[in-house]
Amino acid sequence: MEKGRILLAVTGFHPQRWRELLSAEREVVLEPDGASDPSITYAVVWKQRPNLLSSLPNLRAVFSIGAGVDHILADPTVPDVPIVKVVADNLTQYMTEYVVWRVLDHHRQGMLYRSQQKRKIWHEPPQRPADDISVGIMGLGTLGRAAASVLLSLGFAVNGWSRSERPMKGVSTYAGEAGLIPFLNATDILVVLLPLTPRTQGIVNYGVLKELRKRNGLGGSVLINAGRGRLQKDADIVRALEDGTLKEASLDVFEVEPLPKTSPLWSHPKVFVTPHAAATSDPVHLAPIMLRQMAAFERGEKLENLVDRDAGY
Ligand code: NDP
Ligand code: OXD
Repeated sequence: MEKGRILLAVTGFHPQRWRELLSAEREVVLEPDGASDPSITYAVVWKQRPNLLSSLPNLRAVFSIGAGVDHILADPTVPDVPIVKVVADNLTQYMTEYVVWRVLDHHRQGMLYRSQQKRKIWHEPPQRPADDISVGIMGLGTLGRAAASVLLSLGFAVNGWSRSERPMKGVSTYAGEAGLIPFLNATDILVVLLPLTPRTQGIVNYGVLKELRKRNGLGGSVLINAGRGRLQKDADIVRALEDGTLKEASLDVFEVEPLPKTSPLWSHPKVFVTPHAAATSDPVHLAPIMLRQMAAFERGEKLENLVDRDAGY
């Protein structure tokens, strides 16, 4: 197979570093150039514009610069070529850090202490051991499993929920629709690491949050979402925080991004906001992995980390 050219179309990312690194081995065409170009065989994308990929007559594979691929599949005209998602130690490490940071902050009452410090209050609330707390990971895939293993090593009880059965040593696992309510009923801190698909859209709603376990040393249940914003209903989270269904939340993703200035989540005293920054796609780590995959593909080897189009992730 001939050495293919790359179309780089990364809306919302600075393309220069990606271009530089991918150019080390291949010719790279930067969007808006390249549409309909028959010499392009690969597309490296983030939120590509609709109909762009279907305009490329010799496209052989699409590489997402993120672990999530909803931004690609949002365009129904994407041609039937393999789509590769990011699986990389560096990205996994970033996400593990984010999840562990947020779990520990809620567990060790970071919000209370920050508020006390502002008011110069010297007060020590009761401390609870980690094994009193069940962290439930919704989406026990690459990122969920890595976070689960560090949380286990810190002594937390860990639950996991996935589409199919995914046994993991030390983790109480639940699967499919039938497993959802039992999973939630056994969970104090809900960590959402699901992909956005037609089946998961809006899944983090008031009814689901209501099912979380309340009897715990935290004094309420907690939501951490680092998956996708459209998995959740922002208004339901505000409602759940207001009526005590939720004690606190850490949100990295939102229904609309950037989070509109008018959103009550920005200034809510029980919410910790980060700007979709839990795990950044770093081209220094990810571009070489893509180039290696392209070279292997041209030698006739199989592409890895392929998206299942029917499942949507
Ligand atoms: P994986 O594909 O490895 O894992 C996805 C997990 O979700 C799997 O366990 C899968 O089940 C489960 N799942 C999917 N659909 C359902 C469903 N309908 N019901 C129950 N479980 C379901 O993905 P990653 O771990 O690599 O990434 C997860 C998501 O994290 C990405 O899709 C992306 O949206 C988000 N992300 C966010 C970032 C950020 O900075 N905020 C950075 C990187 C990723 P099964 O195991 O049975 O397939
Ligand atoms: C991703 C992301 O999907 O950064 O990797 O959101």
